[in-house]
Amino acid sequence: MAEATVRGFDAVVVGAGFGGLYALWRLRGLGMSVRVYEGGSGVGGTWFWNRYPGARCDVESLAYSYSFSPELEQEWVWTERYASQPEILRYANHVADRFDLRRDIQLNTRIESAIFDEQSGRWNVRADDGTGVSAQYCIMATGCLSSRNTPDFPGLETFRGAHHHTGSWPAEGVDLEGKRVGIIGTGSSAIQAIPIIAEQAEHLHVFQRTPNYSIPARNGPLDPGFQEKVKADYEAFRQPFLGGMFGLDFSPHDRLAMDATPGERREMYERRWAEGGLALIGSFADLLSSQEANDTAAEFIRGKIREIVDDPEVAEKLLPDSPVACKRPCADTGYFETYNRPDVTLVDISDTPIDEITPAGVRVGDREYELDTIVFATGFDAMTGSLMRIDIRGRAGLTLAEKWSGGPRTYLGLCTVGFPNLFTITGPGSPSVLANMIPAIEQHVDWIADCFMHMRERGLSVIEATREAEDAWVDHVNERADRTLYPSCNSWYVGANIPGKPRVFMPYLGFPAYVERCEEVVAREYEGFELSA
Ligand code: NA7
Repeated sequence: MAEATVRGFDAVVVGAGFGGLYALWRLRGLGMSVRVYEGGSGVGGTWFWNRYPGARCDVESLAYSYSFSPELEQEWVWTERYASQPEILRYANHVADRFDLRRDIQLNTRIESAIFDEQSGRWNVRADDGTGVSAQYCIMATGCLSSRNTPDFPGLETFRGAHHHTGSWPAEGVDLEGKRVGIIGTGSSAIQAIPIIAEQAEHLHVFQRTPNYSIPARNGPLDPGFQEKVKADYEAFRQPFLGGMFGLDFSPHDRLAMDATPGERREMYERRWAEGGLALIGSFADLLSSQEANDTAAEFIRGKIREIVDDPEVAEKLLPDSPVACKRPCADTGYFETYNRPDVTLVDISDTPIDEITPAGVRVGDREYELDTIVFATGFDAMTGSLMRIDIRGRAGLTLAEKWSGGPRTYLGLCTVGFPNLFTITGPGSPSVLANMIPAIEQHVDWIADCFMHMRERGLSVIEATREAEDAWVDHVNERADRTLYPSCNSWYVGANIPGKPRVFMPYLGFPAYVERCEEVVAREYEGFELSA
């Protein structure tokens, strides 16, 4: 990189999703020069890319929103209990305009490398358009579910029809009217998309490797009176969310499932099923830690699936047998009901996987399914994928890929040893995907901004976690997970969906305790970090 052409910034932010947008606003407020790079042609991150039919947030709209601006809170009107992808994308764009963020965001630009220069103590960041900048701080707001996973099925290139991944759905939409559609995967994206695609397609084949639990979302228009009431004291509305284990107001029950009678358990599950949404997993305090307790919730949901699905053989194939919520639980609108349609076929590929994609469709064993369109709802290389795509090099040329070859290692999910002044927003080792993402993002960005202020006031320029702090944190993250049922499942939380990925439970369990820990670290003069000039 020729010295003369390198522009210098105080901070480079990678990604213009909710993390990048807020980081820009906050750091600009500190008088810092910031440049944000975004690979997409618009802001919004996850909500820019995931435009598949039915895409919707399963955290309630009033809670899945920024809290940093009371004016923004008051003026933005949510229309549904759970906001749809187009509405969330409009919100992200509104934020970008309202806070005049666009002038510091370079769209259509992917960062290819970020290399720490030990001499200058700065990060040299290079984009795919060949340009480079340097910055004191490098903030990776690259998202937890941004690196798409398209399984390497032989023959995909020979397929005569169209194929799309839910995570890069064309902005102009896809005409599925009258088409023979196949969807691969039954995770959260598929469970949202399947009922809508079924309405459009001539016939829909669902290729299911593992059945999933799903709870009716009970979405609907948001009562304007309720919204006004929330806005009259938004802070009070947010409080129970901020105090909840997942940053969500699950009204968690402190009672243990096995202390309740079967009748009491049934009543509780029925109530939460009727209320809709993911709060069912907060029905009892031990659902995520006791197999016996979890079995009672699992059996309840399996009973519901049997009730909803008319054909007992199809219902049987749709019954999950792993613990509830061990994989990311789903919220749906008419998912299981969709299997009662004559134009929807469930193809169980648990024993006989997809062998190949043929010019005409999908072959499973000796059966070929002829299709016009294949939808890959096959998920993401979660948490680390979007970081690993970038050539990140820290001290002594150590690459992040080398350092994390056995799984991600961070201190607080914010920093990693050997990579000074590099921060990850909702990185592995932080509550991230097991928290309400927007408050989790705000908490991370606020922590980082406060840290920059602290350093500036003291004439410090370099911050790096210590090895001891990082090792202890990684152990702690694992200990928390090991007390639960989470590590027992082949979920993307443990990287099991990506062949060859090390099996490590990546998020940190326990949002409010985590926030307290971060505050404690600051109160103890950045305990576990080394700060220097
Ligand atoms: P998920 O939850 O990772 O789901 C991906 C689905 O694709 C899941 O059912 C997988 O089955 C299936 N899959 C993945 N690879 C294959 C292959 N090779 N063959 C057949 N089936 C496969 O991704 P989503 O996009 O639905 O959701 C991601 C998150 O976004 C979600 O959790 C929310 O947080 C929002 P498997 O279960 O691995 O057997």
